[in-house]
Amino acid sequence: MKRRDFIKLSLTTSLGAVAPLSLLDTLAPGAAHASGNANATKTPTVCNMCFWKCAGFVQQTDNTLWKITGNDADLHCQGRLCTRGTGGIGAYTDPDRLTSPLLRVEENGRQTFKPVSWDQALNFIVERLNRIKENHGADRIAMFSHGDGASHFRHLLRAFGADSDSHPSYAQCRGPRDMGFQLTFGEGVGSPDRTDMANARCIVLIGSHIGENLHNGQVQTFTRAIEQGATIITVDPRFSVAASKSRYWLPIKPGTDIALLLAWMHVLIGEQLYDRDYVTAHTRGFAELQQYIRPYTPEWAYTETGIDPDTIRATAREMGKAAPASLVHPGRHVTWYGDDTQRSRAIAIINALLGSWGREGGFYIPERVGLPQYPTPPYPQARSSWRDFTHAKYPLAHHAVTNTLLDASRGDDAHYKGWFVYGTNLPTTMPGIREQLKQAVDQQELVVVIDVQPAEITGYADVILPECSYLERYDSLRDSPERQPSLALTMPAITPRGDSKPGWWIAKQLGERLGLGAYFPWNDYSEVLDWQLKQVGSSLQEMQAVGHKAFPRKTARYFADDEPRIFPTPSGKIELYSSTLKDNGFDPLPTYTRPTAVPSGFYRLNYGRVAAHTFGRTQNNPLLYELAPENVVWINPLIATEFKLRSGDYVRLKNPDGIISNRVRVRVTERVRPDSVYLPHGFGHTAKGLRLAHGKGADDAALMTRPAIDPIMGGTGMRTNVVTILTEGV
Ligand code: MGD
Ligand code: SF4
Repeated sequence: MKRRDFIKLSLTTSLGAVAPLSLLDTLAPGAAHASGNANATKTPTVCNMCFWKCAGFVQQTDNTLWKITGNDADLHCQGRLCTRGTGGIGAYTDPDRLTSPLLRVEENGRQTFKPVSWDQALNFIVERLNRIKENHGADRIAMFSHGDGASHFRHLLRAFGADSDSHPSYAQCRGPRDMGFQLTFGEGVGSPDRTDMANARCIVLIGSHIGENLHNGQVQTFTRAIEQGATIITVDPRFSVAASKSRYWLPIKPGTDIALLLAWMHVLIGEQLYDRDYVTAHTRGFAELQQYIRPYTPEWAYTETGIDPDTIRATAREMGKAAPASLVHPGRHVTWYGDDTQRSRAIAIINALLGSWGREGGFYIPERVGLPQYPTPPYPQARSSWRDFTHAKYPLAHHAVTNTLLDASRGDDAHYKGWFVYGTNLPTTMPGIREQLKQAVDQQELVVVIDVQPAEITGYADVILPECSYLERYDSLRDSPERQPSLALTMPAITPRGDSKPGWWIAKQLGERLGLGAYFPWNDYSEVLDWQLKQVGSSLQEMQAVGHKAFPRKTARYFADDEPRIFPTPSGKIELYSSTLKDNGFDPLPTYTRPTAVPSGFYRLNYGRVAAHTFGRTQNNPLLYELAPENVVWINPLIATEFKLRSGDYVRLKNPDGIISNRVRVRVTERVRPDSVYLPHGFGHTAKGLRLAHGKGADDAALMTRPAIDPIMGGTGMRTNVVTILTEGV
């Protein structure tokens, strides 16, 4: 019998659209532009509704949250918040929130969650952690996390002797992009992405659906580029919002982007459109690249991509004409087909040919304030770490690959014996692992989930700890690498609901009970913030008044043209040809692999975001739910005719492994190709405690039972999955 039954949290235990075509419609003006309320008090915040981290103010009247507005001084938002940012008030008001610690207990032969006091919950965790330490070692605790709030628990576990934190934002999102750019330039793209779009004269988007994928400052700089007449080239099998703003839309056959990128290199080099001075001064491996791309003509690429050769040439010329103020956007969620590092390498190489890395209108050099860490004792050396498992399979990976820690948590000889899960809903975030997830948690002697709502992952926990929302807590200062260094403050605007607590408080309580009080030598986290701010000439008092503070740059924003540069690669040059890849048994130049054919009667499952929601975390927010309660599946009219479907009809989607989705509404549109369907991600929740979101729309991740793994860094390629359409019994 399984040790742990999956528990669907019900209310009793948990208590205690379509994107608009105008890009800026989704951004609300900030305080300076909005109709004012003289009685409103303003408390600084950093929006936590996604990870772009816009600075803003929470406005209140009569101790009631009124609205959240952007901070005019902040470059992440320039005074405007997106729909989700203004909808942040729903994160506080959501009646389904977790408001009390919950402990798994057995009652009448059935497992359930029981509300307990913080003392009971924390003592239970401490007792299990000490038992794991004694029987196996302190290093046997793995952590899965998403978001800055995890830093308090990472600190706790490092102090305890465990060094195994992993984020789905690596292997399920940005990892291949960062790996591709690291291998080429010696540095990743970072967040916010270091693209200088406001000054670009040509922007190429490869499956980057800016506008539906809403990263505020990026939407604004993209819009500015359009207003200033930049040439926009969007490569997407779907007519996205960004495609509707573009001079060129290339409706590429899914999975063939590397072929297009190789053909673009062929034209850029063949027609001498590349930046010769930059390439000669800064790159290594040009001769090998020139030789390599010879066969990849636009005519060859046409047969793979379906993009006609004249369009391939015309778009390459547009890029070359605008260089170096010409960039191919690196994208963000890039785990698509399992060859994603190679695709990201191809994108990086084109940017090198255009001379856009480190140049105005291309990629700026980011800088951060670099706050010092609050002094605490050094961490003990962990006996094992994530590296032992990730590097055994993916020696080049810069971060832990979630799947490798999951695998090291399964089987009779499972290495990990305890889990901390912070802010990540693993069943909907790591496609294709639901069975492994059950096997892994069955091997754990302790599963702690720290969350704000009764999401699917909470059903796997032994203990659920309710964190209060970002509107109710101090958190680490925002200190992102960016165009202009700046800091931004998150502080409590209102008292936490119920018995929910800030992450720093939970970590400190656990630390003290574990005898690790020396790592938490302060009473309140505000003392840490004040100390850090004073090291850089500010103070908590100042930040409480302004919320955001910019600092002068210490280095130039762009490369000086006549200055020799050493890039942080093994050769000190931009590596068009990668010896690191070669030495590790991978292709040193990007190789194109034809995607596997879609079986007859099936369609490629394409997915993306809707402007009103972030991943799977906001569907139960009452304000955002009102805007987009469910997703719709986009189907081409040719297919709709075949299935006798009209917009608004319901269908179910079924994958080759027999997984059938919830019923989902159809949108018949020529904006999607006939070989694929498109389903926005994050819907179809199965957690009963999410009373609004439960059962609404279809879950794309559940249908992704056949992901392709990137052999270079372990990324989960999700677009290899296919579905068929069921019209009976819906
Ligand atoms: P979310 O699904 O947005 O993030 O996926 P995740 O890392 O799972 O939310 C995870 C959990 O965070 C939710 O349970 C929410 O309740 C909780 N949460 C919200 N706020 C807080 C808080 O303040 N404190 C705490 N403790 N918890 C909080 C994102 C990941 O998914 C990423 S980055 C990408 S890019 C991938 N995208 C993607 C996709 O597009 N399609 C598919 N099928 N899968 C994907 N997986 C990846
Ligand atoms: Fe918040 Fe929107 Fe900014 Fe994300 S882009 S941090 S959701 S305002």
